[in-house]
Amino acid sequence: MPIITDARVIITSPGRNFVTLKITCDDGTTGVGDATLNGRELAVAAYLSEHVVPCLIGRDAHRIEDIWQYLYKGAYWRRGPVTMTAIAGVDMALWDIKGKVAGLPVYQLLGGASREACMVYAHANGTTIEDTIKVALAERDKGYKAIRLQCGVPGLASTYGVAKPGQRYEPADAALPSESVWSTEKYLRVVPELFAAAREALGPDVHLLHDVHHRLTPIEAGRLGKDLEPYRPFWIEDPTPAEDQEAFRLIREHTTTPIAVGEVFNSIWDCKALIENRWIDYIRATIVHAGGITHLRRIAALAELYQVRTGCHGATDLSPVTMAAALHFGLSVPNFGVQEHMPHTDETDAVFPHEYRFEDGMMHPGDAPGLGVDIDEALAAGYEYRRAYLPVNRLEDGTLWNW
Ligand code: CS2
Ligand code: MG
Repeated sequence: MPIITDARVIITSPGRNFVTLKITCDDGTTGVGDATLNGRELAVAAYLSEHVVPCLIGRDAHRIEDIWQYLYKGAYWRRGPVTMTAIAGVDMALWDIKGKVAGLPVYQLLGGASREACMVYAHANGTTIEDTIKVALAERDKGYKAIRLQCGVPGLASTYGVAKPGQRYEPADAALPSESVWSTEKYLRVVPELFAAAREALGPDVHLLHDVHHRLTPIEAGRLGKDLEPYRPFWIEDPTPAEDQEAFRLIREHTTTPIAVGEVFNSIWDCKALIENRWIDYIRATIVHAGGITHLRRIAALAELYQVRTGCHGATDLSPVTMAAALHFGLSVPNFGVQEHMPHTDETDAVFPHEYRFEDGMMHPGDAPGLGVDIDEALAAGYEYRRAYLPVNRLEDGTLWNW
């Protein structure tokens, strides 16, 4: 059995910050896990190096479940994004090691493939509806069958999901939180226009998604869902802050537009009511923020009972290690829905060499033993950490709002 002899936290910033845990065993086998929490990276790095790593040395790396329980129950202070992201980093690295020792890709250890490949969705954004549609047409021409649409809001200087002109979208862009201004009224006017134009341009077959990003009240979300029904969205995401799971009962009473939620969730307890009441259609909890493959399997198994499908978060602040793990998970889980795919930059891909590949709107993790991804430590060392915050959002009267 492979005994853990070393575990190192590697912080690197090839265009944006990533935290990676690399575990080494006595037989030389290594495994990597993503432990990146956008805007709070050093909190997780310290949690790992100060409080988790000392407990890992000398343990049997094959005992994934026991180590998971030890880190979850042994912490006493359970759950929360920092704790569960740290546990996720350990969990991913241990699955990577188990696959390498077995000589099998991780999806084979999870029950094998339940499909040929995973459908992924692209991002299309622009300051105007026309610009957004242009990008959406280009993404469709690359082969994507599902496309997320985000456009500027007339009367607002900026909004979530829309890149600065000529740049890739990267929200964690300032050494102190930048502030944006929000108007629900202006937003609710433009989204139906965006979807009408998108359906006109892209036709009926392309799946169209939209991220509301926590900004509406439940009844406003019901109204948006109803307004979009003629355009048959694949989903609207994070329509209202989901700490209040009960709020989704109200949204459901007003619209049949499918709902996705959960990228900010870190445990099954965050979504138990949403799933058991069928208040959502897709669960977006991810491997890196919801305790790793071991815990996300439990969430997906609960969701399967209630015909809720997975729709895992996959923005560029989740490293290629999470992308690889998500594709192994997505290939095997029976109730897979869709996987978000925001391609990383070339410099990030160079730091994290990987096997996964995109083809015709689908992705596959590859068949290398383990997760099929690694970190080039020499390259990683060349990118120094820079503190970066996610923005904050205020209403036009200055009230602090949901970003
Ligand atoms: C977004 C993310 O991808 C998504 O659905 O919600 O861009 C999110 O804003 C970032 O991951 C936050 O770090
Ligand atoms: Mg989102």
